Amino acid sequence: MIEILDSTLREGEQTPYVNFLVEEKLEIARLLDLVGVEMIEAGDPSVSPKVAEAVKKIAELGLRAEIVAHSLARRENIQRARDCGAQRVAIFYPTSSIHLDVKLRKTPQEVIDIISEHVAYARSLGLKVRYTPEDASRTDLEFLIQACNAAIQAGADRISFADTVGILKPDEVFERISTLRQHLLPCAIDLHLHNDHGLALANAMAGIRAGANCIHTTVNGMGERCGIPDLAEVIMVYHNLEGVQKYRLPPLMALVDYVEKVSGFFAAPNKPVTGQNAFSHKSGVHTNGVLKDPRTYEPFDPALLGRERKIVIDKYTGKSAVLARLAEYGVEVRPDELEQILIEIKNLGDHRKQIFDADILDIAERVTGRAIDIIPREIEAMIMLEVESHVYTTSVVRRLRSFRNVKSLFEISGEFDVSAMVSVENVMALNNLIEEIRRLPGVKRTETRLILKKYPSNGKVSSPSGPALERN
Ligand code: HCA
Ligand code: CU
Repeated sequence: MIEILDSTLREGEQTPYVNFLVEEKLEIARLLDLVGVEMIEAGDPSVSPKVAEAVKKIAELGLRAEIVAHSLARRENIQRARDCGAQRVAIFYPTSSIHLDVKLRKTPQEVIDIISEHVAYARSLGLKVRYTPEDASRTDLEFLIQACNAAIQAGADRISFADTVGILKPDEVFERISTLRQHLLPCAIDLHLHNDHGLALANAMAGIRAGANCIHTTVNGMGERCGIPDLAEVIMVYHNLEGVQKYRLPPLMALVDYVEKVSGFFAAPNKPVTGQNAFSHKSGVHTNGVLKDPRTYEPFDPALLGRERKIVIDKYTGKSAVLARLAEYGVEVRPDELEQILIEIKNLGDHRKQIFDADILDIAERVTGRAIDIIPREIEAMIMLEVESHVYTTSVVRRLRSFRNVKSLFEISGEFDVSAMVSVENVMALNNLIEEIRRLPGVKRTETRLILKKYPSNGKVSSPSGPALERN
């Protein structure tokens, strides 16, 4: 069995240019609690007054998750953690020689004394204590054991093994955690593993197999540099591959969407589990298989996450995908017509980055000679925004970039400040999107124009963000 500590609000906020408002942190904490993570690392109250306020308000929410405050080994900082009402303080102090010799200039004995003193102090304030040997992965193993046992003796019941610079491999994590398990006094072991070599999740799994208890995560794997394991990936790996089904999957996407929106930090489309493309199929061979039985090319049912599979239609498409897409619109075609429609789709696809349903319906209409009076589900629109005069336009743009439906953005001159090209499934989705954009801090008003028809500017291939309807 595993436990999860999510640190989106602490490690995640250490992502360059990511800063949450207090209200946003409360909402993230609520969503994390719905998912069911065991611990929420809510922040280091000594970073700033607002971070302290957020930790305090999260502690007051009365969530099921244990609320953890992060802290340097300093008495006044630990006191602040207590004053915020956190149930646990996570005290970090490095143990590797590079940190001790270069950064702190401390002898091993001084380190042991500092750790013991501050853990004991936190305990005396009534806090549960986790001790993190920062840079544990580059620490002499014997000294690491000594430092951790000093912390446990002083009252810590958790040790967080930190691969602070992400340099370990799974077999090394396995060995280290096995050794710690043998030599540490009774305690829970957390794994805080940075992803600098893309091994964080594999390392976490190895650590758990070796006897560690808890994995630290963030939404979208945010954090310093390349971050730490992604919450949704950890949950799905354990759910699908290790039979651990104690976390609630449905709120995960809402959490990811919300964090993307308020952080302006959005995942690559090919990110596992929550990425835009995770359940999209493109080549004729793949889509043909998926349409017969999705298990042919899907590792698990997207419905587990409340997601839908998507068939992408372009030059790689095969007949079955086109037939299925037309059928969705209630359009029936004969085999010879289908043949011709496919040829035309491939021709168009050779000159375009993206093909819309409008194009497919257009081609079908032309090839069959029958009028198809259907509005495609995807519609394109241009939303123009006026930004409040005291607000940086770029801050609004940054937030807009996190909306999945926003395809391109322009800062413009004149009456409006920003123009956003959006592509949505239907008018209702467009209305919702406009509402959301209007609610963004700093947005004064919006005006929306539906795109009726698009032309390439010079007959050349259109840009990825502005695929054109090449009619006539
Ligand atoms: C840091 C500290 C830390 C602490 C991890 C933990 C790390 O260097 O910013 O307390 O579990 O990576 O060592 O995030
Ligand atoms: Cu870290």
